[in-house]
Amino acid sequence: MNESLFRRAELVLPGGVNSPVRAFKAVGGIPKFISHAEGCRLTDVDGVSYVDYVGSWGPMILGHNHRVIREAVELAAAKGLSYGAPCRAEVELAELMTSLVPGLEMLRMTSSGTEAVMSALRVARYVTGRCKLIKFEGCYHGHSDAMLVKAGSGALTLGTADSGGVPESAAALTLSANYNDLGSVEKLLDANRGEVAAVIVEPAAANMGVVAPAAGFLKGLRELCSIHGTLLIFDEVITGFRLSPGGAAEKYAVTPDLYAFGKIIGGGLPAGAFGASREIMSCVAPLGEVYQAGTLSGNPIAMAAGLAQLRYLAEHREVYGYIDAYAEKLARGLAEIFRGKAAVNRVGSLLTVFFTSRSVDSYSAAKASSAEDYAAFFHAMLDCGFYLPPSRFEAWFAGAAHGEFELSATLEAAQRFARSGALR
Ligand code: KE4
Repeated sequence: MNESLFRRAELVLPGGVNSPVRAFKAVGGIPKFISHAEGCRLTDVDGVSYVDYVGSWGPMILGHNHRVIREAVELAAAKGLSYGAPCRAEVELAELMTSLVPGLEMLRMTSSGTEAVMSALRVARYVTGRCKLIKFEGCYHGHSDAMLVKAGSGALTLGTADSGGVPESAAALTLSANYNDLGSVEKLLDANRGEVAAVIVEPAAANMGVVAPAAGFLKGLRELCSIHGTLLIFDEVITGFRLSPGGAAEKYAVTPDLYAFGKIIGGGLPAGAFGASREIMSCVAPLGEVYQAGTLSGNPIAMAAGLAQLRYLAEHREVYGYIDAYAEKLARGLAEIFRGKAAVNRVGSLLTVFFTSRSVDSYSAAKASSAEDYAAFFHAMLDCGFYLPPSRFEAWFAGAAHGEFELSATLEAAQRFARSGALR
């Protein structure tokens, strides 16, 4: 039924999907249509079940259909689905988030990470009175025009659109630096002195595959931004409430000026948020001059799910040690199995297998890894019941529902693939 559903989907949805990465274009084949999910497992419409290492791209840190979150959603849904008016849960979730995250005093809820980033960028431009932005090649911040940009021809020239439909004028104001290369940021700031509103970064990169921040990189960004009067934005849509209760900012002890959140804060339902100090956020309408809005922002069901998940994480902090330890054992095992043939990068409960003989500490090194070998690995694992991200430029997400059985079964399957001779 997967195939027949996909053929129908292709007639009414671009590429048969509602988000490109789901279409398996980077690895080939027909995507799996999921019928239901429980714990660390997905079951597709043909009744085949998989150990899930995508976890809906991050939200399912406690596993699918977790009792605490399901009950919160059921209770909230019984009271109505959407009010278009304030509700208690959005206040309680904002209070909890601001109590956990360094420097976060006030936030505004959105329905996606893209909206959160887009709004944070607008606030930064207003607060600084500047227009230019700096992002890093290989980092992904959602699909707002200003973020769908690649480096211009010369490293110091203006950005060029990295998507159809993005006017060059919209892309031109976004400059691209190299992740883990402070010099590339300093050059751009010096060449555009007084014009850069913000530097936006994934504090631990996960959209080039997982690449950890080099020692001193985040601290160096903080210092450069402070010197230049440029705001530092941490895009913690993936890392927020995953790397620690206070996200990457707590883990690396670097506090940005602005944050973007998503994924985990919605407990699996659509939610995002951007936030900062009260002083910075006081410019957001209706308090201030920066307009930002959303019909379903702070939706009571999404807030109930996010609040249940974040409360559980705040009250059971042992979850962080558990998921990091699971990922550490999995990464160590994979690195042993693919010794000399793959680099296995890990940050907390996030990991990526890059098929390359080199270490991967940059986007260029990630791009040099083999797409073919990853695709072969992906399908070999899928065929024996393991659902990996369908792109080498994505993270595996370990969660609280993964256990010893899944760990050893995953490594046994990877070992079989390594011995199959499929790796070139
Ligand atoms: P959404 O608009 O998809 O909620 O969030 C955009 C976003 C922003 N910032 C970071 C660091 C992100 O990783 C994302 C979205 N992540 C991807 C997976 N790498 C979502 C999966 C998809 O695009 O379908």
